[in-house]
Amino acid sequence: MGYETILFEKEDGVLTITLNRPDKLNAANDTMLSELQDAFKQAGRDQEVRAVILTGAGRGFCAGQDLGNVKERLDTGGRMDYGAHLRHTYNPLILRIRQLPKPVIAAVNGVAAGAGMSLVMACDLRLAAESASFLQAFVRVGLVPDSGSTWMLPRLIGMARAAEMMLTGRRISAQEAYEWGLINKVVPDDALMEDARKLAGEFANAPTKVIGYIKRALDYAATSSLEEALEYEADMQELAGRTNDHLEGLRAFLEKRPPKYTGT
Ligand code: LHQ
Repeated sequence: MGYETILFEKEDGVLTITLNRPDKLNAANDTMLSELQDAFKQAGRDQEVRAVILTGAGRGFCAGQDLGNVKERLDTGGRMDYGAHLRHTYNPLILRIRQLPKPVIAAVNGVAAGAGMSLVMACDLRLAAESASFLQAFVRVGLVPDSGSTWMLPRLIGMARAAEMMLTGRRISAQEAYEWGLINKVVPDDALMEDARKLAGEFANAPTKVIGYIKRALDYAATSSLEEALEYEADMQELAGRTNDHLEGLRAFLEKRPPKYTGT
């Protein structure tokens, strides 16, 4: 895959996407944003991919929007239309990750700031290295949280803490993020990728189609009434009940053997 700003590696059903501008803490420029959209599109199309890991090269995960990029445009008099930029780049990317019918694991190797933190939250599960950290950097540069942060962060850590992070821009450690429920696990730095690959490997043998339905049901329930969620669960269960993997799960249980899921 001829990407400039990300690495794209597929092995044993697991696609690893690595943000790769380490000298800028993997800050996102236009090329990276369009390459990420493309990579997640490929992940959706490729039947062999049954789990995705998103991580960063070097000492950062992602420092958010490349501010050098923004400044260049200011210097040349071409003021950037932030609304249009978000609508064309980050917003579709965040939706693509949420709507990918496969599990996405963030392996947060270092600092995740601004829209970089939004990217982490768009993933389904989050592992972080001990030395990783998180900040809603937006306010520090006079901006509003974006790329889904206002929607995702209060749902993960509650309003009080979300407001604190957003209004102060304070950087929190991986341990604090874990205690607040922002991430699923903190691991020693040198064990991060091994842990992420192990988890992704388990997902590569899981009932992938059903995992896609679970993602849909969770996101639907986040903005619906109980009645609507019950209805949606019934719809998703109807679909899950028709998968090969459900049948295999039932057979394996009754035959007292481990299931062999194909993701179909
Ligand atoms: C960077 C960046 C960066 C460029 C570090 N850009 N170079 C959406 C739509 C439209 C408009 C705007 O925004 C958005 C969404 C957003 O994401 S807004 C928020 C943008 N991000 C930030 O404000 C974070 C800026 N970075 C930082 O505050 C710090 O770098 C953090 C706290 C992330 C890390 O601090 P340190 O560990 O002390 O590293 P550092 O500051 O020394 O950075 C290392 C290098 O990376 C440095 O370059 P240099 O050439 O001096 O070594 C930085 O300039 C560069 N870098 N973030 N976003």
